[in-house]
Amino acid sequence: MAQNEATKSRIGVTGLAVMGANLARNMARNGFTVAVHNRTTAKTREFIEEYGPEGAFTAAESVQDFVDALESPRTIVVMVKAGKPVDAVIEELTPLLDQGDIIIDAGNSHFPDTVRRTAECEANGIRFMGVGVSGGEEGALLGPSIMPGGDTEAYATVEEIFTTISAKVDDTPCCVHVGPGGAGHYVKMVHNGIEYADIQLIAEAYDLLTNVAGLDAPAVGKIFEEWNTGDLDSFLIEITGKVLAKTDAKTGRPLVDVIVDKAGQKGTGTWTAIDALGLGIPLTGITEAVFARGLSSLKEERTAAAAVLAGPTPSKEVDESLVEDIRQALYASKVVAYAQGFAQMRAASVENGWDLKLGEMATIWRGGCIIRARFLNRIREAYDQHPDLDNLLMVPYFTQAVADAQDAWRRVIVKATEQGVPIPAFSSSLSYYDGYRRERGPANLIQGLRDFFGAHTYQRTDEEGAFHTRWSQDGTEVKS
Ligand code: NBP
Repeated sequence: MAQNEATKSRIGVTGLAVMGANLARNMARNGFTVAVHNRTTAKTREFIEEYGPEGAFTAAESVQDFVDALESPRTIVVMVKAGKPVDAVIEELTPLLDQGDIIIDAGNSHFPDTVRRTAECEANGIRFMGVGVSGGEEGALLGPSIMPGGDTEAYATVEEIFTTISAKVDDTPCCVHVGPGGAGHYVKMVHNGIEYADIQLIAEAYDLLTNVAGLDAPAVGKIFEEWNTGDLDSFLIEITGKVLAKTDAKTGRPLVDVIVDKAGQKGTGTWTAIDALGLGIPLTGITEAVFARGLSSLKEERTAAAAVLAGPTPSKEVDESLVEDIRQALYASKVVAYAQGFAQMRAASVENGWDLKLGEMATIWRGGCIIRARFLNRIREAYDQHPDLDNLLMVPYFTQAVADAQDAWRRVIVKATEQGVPIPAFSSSLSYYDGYRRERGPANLIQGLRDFFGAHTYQRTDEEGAFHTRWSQDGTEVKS
């Protein structure tokens, strides 16, 4: 169907599953004209039947009609399953597009794929953007947090649409151009990694409150509800209260007590951890969260091991005096997890020349996304005051917060360890903290061992240079 320019749509969305459909509706509800398309045409028809009256949509059944329905330069949001489908869509669109048209991948793509696609599209004269979108289906409809990466001029053409449809906090849109190339999807990846750490820390607090402090799920739910009024105020703490308060209609028991203790994952936490390993950045909170999900999924092995492996059985004696300690341990561990995630983004920014503004990342995560939290205001302030900050723990507000919490944090870890309750994220966060605040650690011995078995050399505290001891010969030291 040919269209004249006046009736063409400002933007197109292809991929009308839950995320694409809701993003398209959000744009149309905000007054933008939107062309919609989906590989399976029945879904496009269903979309128009259900949501057509919400705004100015043009439905396209073929890719050619879709492309023809768009104003020039064409701006196309691709919201299909991450991985090969994104390449398939780009391949299909490319021969139909003109120089300067823009393809925006708004799904959860791995950032190296975004870097590759950017180069491939550029070679064909097409501008490509990799855009992180967080907030799930509700966020996509009502206002997500948006992390656009890619060409600055391309972003300028969609900035009005993205900032309009994004969540707002204190009238500030939760959307800012993150950086070139894969920067947007990188930041979204770290966001998801931090979400893993946040969720794991909440699960450990729940475990401690239940199995060590002896409280039942509704009581723990009330505690989370109360915690949500203080420093921990966040979407995840809020929904934890709601999930714990839910009664199962079938059994009359708390719903959490009848849910299987196995957690799935889609892989973004793993990507974040692997990337941190490559950068050499300690990322214990997120990585332990990924490992904990792996351990949770070994349900059959754990059931067999429970009958064989020795260890203390948690007391489950009601001890409400522990509750405040657990809150403080949770807060301090969360500070560490964010400090690590932000240190990782800083290192990646330097490595890739992205010039990420970390305060802006905290700003756009304050609303719309899963890790939205009051606490992010503090992170934003920290980077506003110290844009080149090495580590969030070094900002007076966080230095003090962790100093205030550390006695409680240590008590909780001792208690959990004595009672055999695993707290990988709580305890690895404390170990990171203790390691980071220590001027001299034990790596001197590691250097010595590496020199012994592999002649890897070592540095001395009292002289510049690399040294090797002839361990298996006369034991003398040589400077190399
Ligand atoms: P899905 O990830 O379930 O993908 C389904 C869509 O991909 C359908 O429109 C499907 O078309 C299309 N598609 C597939 Br599968 N293969 C295709 C191909 N070869 N060519 C063209 N289209 C193809 O949808 P979603 O849950 O809406 O998520 C979309 C993106 O947003 C993903 O990257 C996801 O990770 C990300 N994301 C999701 C959430 C969330 O809460 N769900 C949150 C944030 C980000 P069909 O109808 O013809 O099969």
